[in-house]
Amino acid sequence: MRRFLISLAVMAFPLTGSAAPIPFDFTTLNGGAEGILPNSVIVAGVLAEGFLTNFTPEPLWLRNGGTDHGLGVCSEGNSNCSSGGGDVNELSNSAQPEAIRLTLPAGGAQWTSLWVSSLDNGGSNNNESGILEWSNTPTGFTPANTFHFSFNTFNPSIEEDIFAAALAGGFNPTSKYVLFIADSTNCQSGSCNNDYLVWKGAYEQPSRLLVPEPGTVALLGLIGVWDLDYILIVPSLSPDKIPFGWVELCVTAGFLGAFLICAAPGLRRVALATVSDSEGGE
Ligand SMILES: [Ca+2]
Ligand SMILES: [Ca+2]
Ligand SMILES: [Ca+2]
Repeated sequence: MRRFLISLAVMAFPLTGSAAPIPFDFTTLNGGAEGILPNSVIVAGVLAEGFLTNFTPEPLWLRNGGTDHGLGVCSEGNSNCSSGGGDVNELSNSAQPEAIRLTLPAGGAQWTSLWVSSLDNGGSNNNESGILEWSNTPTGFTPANTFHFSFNTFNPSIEEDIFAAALAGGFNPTSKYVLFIADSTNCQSGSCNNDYLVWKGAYEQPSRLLVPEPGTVALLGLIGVWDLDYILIVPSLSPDKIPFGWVELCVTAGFLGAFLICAAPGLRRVALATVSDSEGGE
């Protein structure tokens, strides 16, 4: 019975893995140097892409100083973005409506934080505003899955993790795709000035249940049984000292070898039966 319980205990406690959040920070791109970037970049497995809101690809732009950190979109042309400041080279809507899409890596990951930057009062209504949308298809964003945020939301912080607020607003953290856009509902008399940056965040992969291979379970069971017999039998035969040296190890190795010689023919048949079974299935 005790042997059975030991084997059962080994099988009942499989090894488990913990999932620590994996951070990503777009200011690590290009050594943190400000300027134009390709249309798409990947940091720590997260894909970022620059677009107009109709998904026309546009170059990304990196800012990295003061309270301006992260990715903007440069649909305005390199020279305009170089000279125009944040109203132009950030994710903006003064010229054309721009967007940045982030994509989670495969494997069932989910978002745990999403930071924006440069969300300040230098815009429409002194209140730069943005929208987060989420979807599980690349372009399947709908008004139903939308969260609005603005400088006033986080006043006086212009760099903010919007994750908790978005979650309270219905955001689904398992959404594979999130889309940041500038909020055009905040425009005044046709003039839009809602520019901000997509800075950094984190995601976590699901905990993986690391179930030991059957061979590992069997080996641990054998070790447990060996320990049990050693503790039960050896003290009665040698009460004054614990005999554990080369002799005992060699005797154990000898019996293990004898066991393997006896077990090998049977194990071969198990292997053959497995192959035969897979070949016969459809
Ligand atoms: Ca822009
Ligand atoms: Ca701004
Ligand atoms: Ca602005």
